[in-house]
Amino acid sequence: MASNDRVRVRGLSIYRPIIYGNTAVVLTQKEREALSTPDHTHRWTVAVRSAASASDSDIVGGADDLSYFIKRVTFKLHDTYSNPTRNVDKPPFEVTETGWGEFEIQIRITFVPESGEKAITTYHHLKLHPWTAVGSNEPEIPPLDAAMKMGPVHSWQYDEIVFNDPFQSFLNVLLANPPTPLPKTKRRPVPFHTANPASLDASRGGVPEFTQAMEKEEAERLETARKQVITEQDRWREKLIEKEKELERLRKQLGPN
Ligand code: SLL
Repeated sequence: MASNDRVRVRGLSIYRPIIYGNTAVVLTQKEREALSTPDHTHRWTVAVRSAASASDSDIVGGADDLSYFIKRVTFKLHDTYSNPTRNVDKPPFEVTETGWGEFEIQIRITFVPESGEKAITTYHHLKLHPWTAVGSNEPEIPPLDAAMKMGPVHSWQYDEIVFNDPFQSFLNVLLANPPTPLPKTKRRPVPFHTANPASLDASRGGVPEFTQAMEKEEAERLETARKQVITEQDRWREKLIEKEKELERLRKQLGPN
């Protein structure tokens, strides 16, 4: 072990953008008959990937191999699955299964031992059914044949793994593996969460993509919300001061006692 391996770089934070989530497709009648479990209606893949997508790929995210800092991803599936705890020790960090229902998947990310970092746990709600709202009301689950025409369902969450005070040696590893930057704007004309792919862009199958523009929009939403909170705070503070003054007045009216 080199002498600087266990030295922490104090005050430094470094992050890596990831996405986690799932894609799902409806199985054809033929595919269903070929299964030992013909009640299964969908094939899905749950994954942890780098946030940027490869430019020529229809896969959401995954431009970079994350194994320089991730050692293992554990996906904990619903108990209706055999061996529900699935450990994936090399990329791609994903599990593909068939099934009939949506459920919560626990995702545990273990880092390479050199990082000295504790594992982190997050959750993803496996999404099988497309986002559709009939009329302007409640979303409804469309029938399978209609869902099939809509193409794959995507449900992905962007996140950043932040390493604070990293070990010098681990920092070197991170710096040697810079993440592929997100594209500035969408290269694909697909709105993200309304992913209703076939109807919008049949040629590309409606694959969503994370972009810097989305990051900027999110930052703007946060900034607007922050300002609103401050305005509200000021308003309530003024009210409080007013009420305290009033209280003081009333006390004085009551006289000593
Ligand atoms: C629901 N709470 O009722 C959920 C549970 C479980 C999904 C969904 C496969 C099971 C198997 C499967 O799709 N489980 O292979 O036996 O909707």
